[in-house]
Amino acid sequence: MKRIKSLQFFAVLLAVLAQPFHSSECPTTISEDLRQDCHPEPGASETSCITRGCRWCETSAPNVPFCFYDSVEDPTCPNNVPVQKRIDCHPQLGASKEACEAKGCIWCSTKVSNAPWCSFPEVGPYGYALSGQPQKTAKGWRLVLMKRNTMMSLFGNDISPVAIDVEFQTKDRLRFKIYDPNSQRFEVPLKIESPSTAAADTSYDIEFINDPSFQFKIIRKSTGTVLWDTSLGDLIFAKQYLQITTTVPSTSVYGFGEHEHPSFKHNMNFVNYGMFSRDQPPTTFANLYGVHPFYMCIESDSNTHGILLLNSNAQDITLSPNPSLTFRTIGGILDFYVFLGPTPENVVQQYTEAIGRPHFPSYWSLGFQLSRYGYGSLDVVKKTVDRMRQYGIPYDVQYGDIDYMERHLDFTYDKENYAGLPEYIQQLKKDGMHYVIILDPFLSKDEAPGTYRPYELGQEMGIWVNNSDRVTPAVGKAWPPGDSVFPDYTNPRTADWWIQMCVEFKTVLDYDGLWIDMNEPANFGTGQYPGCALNDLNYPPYVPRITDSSLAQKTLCPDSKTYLGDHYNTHSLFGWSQTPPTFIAVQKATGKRAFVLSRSTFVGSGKYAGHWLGDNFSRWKDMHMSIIGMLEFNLFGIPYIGADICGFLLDTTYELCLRWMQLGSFYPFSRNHNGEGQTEQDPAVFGAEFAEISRSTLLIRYTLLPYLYTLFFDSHVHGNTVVRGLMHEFTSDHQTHGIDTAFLWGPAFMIAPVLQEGARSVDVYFPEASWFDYYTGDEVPASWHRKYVSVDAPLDKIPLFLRGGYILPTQAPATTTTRSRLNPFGLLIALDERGEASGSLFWDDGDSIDSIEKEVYFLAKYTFSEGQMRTKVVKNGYRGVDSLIYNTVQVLGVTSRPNAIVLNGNVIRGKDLQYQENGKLTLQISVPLTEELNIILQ
Ligand code: MIG
Repeated sequence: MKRIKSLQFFAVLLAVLAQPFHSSECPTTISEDLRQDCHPEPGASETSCITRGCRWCETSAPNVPFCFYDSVEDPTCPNNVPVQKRIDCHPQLGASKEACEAKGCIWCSTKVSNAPWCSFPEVGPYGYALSGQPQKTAKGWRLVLMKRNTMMSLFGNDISPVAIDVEFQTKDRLRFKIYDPNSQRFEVPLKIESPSTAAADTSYDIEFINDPSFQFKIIRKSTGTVLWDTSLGDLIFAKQYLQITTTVPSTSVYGFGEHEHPSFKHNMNFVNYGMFSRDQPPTTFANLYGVHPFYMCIESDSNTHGILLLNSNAQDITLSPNPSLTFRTIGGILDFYVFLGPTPENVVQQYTEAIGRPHFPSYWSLGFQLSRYGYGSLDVVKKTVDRMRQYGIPYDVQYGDIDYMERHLDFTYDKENYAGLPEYIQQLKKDGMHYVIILDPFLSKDEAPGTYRPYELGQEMGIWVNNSDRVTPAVGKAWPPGDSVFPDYTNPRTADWWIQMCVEFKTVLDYDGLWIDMNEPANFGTGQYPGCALNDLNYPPYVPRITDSSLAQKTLCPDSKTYLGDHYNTHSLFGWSQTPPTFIAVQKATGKRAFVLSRSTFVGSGKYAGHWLGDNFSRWKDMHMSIIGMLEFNLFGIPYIGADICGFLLDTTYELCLRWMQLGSFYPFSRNHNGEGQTEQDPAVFGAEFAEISRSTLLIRYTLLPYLYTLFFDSHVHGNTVVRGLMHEFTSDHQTHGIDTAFLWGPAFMIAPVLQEGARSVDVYFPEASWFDYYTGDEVPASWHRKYVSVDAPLDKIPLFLRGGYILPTQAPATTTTRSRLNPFGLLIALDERGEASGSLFWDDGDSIDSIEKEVYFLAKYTFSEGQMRTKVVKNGYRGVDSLIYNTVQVLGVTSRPNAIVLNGNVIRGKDLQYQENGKLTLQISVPLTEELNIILQ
């Protein structure tokens, strides 16, 4: 009998394997009565079905799903769990039937790729049950859970009881914290403020179920949508293994980081991402420099929520097709925050309200920036700067990478190859430019006694990360000669030391900002000397799916000691804890708004720093990936973000670099940076044609900088994203959910770059709105709406579109922001189908520490309706605007030629008023910024 069954199984398997690979192929060997519905919720279509990895075959038979799981399970499996519901019971390497069954789990092969073969049985045996009744607390509920079956353990040392605190923190923010009530475990020291009593009126409900295992659901009150539901799997809370699974209400899931995700909207077919900060060039699926356990999900009716797991331990997340998410972490507690939105922008606003709003960047830092690793000498830097000037390429910031240092020692500069650097920095500043230097977090301990104060002072203060003995400093190998120690920035004394060093060094090199690199922290070996001891911290029973399954590779041993505890817990907080003291140091040293660029980031880093996407490759694919990374960091509250333009590793090519200059001209953080030994790639090195194209694209950026700066103001004050995906603005249009080849600045400006070699056109999707070609002012025909349309993109052009309904402030560009800031302003008014538009302009001196708090700024709001534009000066606190004027106003989408224009009571006619047949109206005016501009079209 058994034999026959397995023969049948093989026959079916063979039949399936003989099928062509394409999963949507019909007919299918799966008979209609065996179809398992893969799209039980409404809205199934061939596309939505195939994107979740299932098969679509229409049939006239009643009650048979068209969309079903494309798999035939081993029919000999007992108690087969449908593939889409499987939760991996053997997440570590080396799964086998024996190992699986030994854990009380079910072994069942499947040909669905990446689906677990070893899965938990039905809910229960591993879970907890409610003990007593939920207790009301000031902020919500407290529950105590007992493990149901103490014999069941995946990785040992399960904890029971565990407690859950539910806090109704605000109307739109719910927290639930699962912890050990009897022993303090590591908690991330991020302060998330909340009122001391429960919010009275909430947009969510929570439901507890104890049948017989404890489960809970979080529900959006207004729609009944279940945002969180743990009934698919058991909670596991052990000493070094914590796991929780939730269903998600749709597959439009975004976020988690830092990774190179192949798409902005996640693939949910059993995809796993590890999170543990690592010095790792972007590689798809690998854990990279920072950690952001935050995701956003668009529900099927377009309401959107976001969820944070505030945990810094090594962890991973599995996205499964049910759809569901499984969180696994090896330490700390399960501390979740739910943000109810309901729009994507609301989610990010609520998220950044909790974790800290993004810092407000200096105006100059929105200019174009140039860097490379290995100029090798000041002469090469000067030559580069000179050719940038020769071509008049807009350019605000020059960088010094580690080759400016003497032998890679922090707080020194190379007095041979970079002789004259201090003077040259002064020269750059006179020309209106800024200079940023890199600092690494490791300090050489092997300089001759009495010659290297940064180390000696640190040693005296006792501020290094220590070995497990808690007293001897951890010694590793990094860039500087000899061996290095690592400042423990979680220690307040380290912050004092660092601030002092940075402030003192400012008198040597007059930098404007600091770039902090290698702060994962990176070390060249696996753990410090002499390697990591064999213990549970260094070799925990479960290692999340991180590169090489190693917690020590390229960094320190997990059992190293920091002020806040084991490096095991604080590893991914290294860069995060370095950032606030660096921010304070730059403020102190420069007396200006701080510029900090950090490679490693964690939840809340955006309050103090921007980020670049690390050591990307000069490849076309990387250019596309940079858009995804940029969109994700906007979700993470770090909107000051960009990738190394033209690519860091590998040599770039003319066309790739040119297209990348065009795209990078619209990164919020726009920097061309190159790796050591790669051919030069600054935009002036490729000759006149390249330089001219780069120049003209950057001039567009500089023209629009007042708009970008105003977006950063909004982001700092209200928490909005700066760059966003089309789905933020057109959430109900499901076609926008997967778009990651185009993006928006704020709500109003679409950038649709060329991402393919040789392409001279781009397929652009136009959601339902009025759109205008940025270059011509031509309105996109309504027949293009909700469609992909091929748009011309010759080599000298990046397609750009303005969205009707918005007013963008502009300014005549120049080659530095220092100069452009003196130029006349303009307004770019793109009307919507009702002939309306609105917008605003924020302006201040561009680099004071607290112009917003002290109200030393200018803020104007513009509205256009019924043929009239009105201005309201909301704040007039910055006297620097007194000498500034508006000199142009452009209106797009004007349906007929006006007879005359009345500007603040005066009639304009003649050459100051130009009307084009495409509905573009251009006015040349001269009105002080402080005057409330009022324009009537007659
Ligand atoms: O091991 O400072 O990501 O931007 O140029 C390389 C040299 C160290 C890595 C950074 C890169 C920087 C480089 N750094």
